[in-house]
Amino acid sequence: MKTRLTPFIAIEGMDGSGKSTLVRRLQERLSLMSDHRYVFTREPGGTPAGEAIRNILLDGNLSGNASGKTQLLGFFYARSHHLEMIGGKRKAGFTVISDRFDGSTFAYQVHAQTADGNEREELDDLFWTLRNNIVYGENAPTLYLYLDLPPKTAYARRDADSSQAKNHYDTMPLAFYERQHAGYDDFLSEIERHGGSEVARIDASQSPDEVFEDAFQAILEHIRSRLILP
Ligand code: ATM
Repeated sequence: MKTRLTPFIAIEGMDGSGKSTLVRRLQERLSLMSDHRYVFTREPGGTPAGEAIRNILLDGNLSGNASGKTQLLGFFYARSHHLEMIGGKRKAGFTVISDRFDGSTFAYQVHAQTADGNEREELDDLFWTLRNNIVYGENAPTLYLYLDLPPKTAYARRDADSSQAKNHYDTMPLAFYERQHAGYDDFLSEIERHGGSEVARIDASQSPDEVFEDAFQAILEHIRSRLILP
């Protein structure tokens, strides 16, 4: 008998959307639940090779000047490794929750990094070609949980927050955030159109407690719809 794979949840959102706080709180809350097993992971990263690639991709001196295409390929290389780990964990019965996944590549590399329409079209083609080969069927998240925030708010929060380590994406202008937001919208609409993965949009302009409660409920609902929980 073919066993159904466990849930695979990707948490997506712009910098400043409260994603890091949400992931930390989910980790704390889910670790208290005895009925199920969870693995938290992140992108770029999640495997030793992925973490090494993360250091390269987020180091402005090493990657800041790389073309959008080169960066996009770097994220997919790390993702391909990551999916091998994720597949193993899901087969072993774990629910996997990833802090960022391929929606981030679409938002950052395809949309935010370039203001040039022709280059964006090329990157868009490359993105879907790679995605269709690497992230499809059982390799696709069962749920994308998106923390939605107006770009102006994300940008203002970023500037107000000096506690987070800065990388070269953290110094971008407001226009970068606006393109990123449009990228997430396009990506999630496409995912919804083609089915396969569920999408939950959370209003990230709420308080951290409200964001957490909405996200937690959406995740539990999703997990319950796929697993038989007591
Ligand atoms: P976190 O800080 O959320 O871990 O993300 C690291 C950075 O990686 C984030 N930028 N900032 N600031 C977004 C960037 N990133 C991409 O540009 N493309 C991707 O595909 C992924 C997964 C992350």
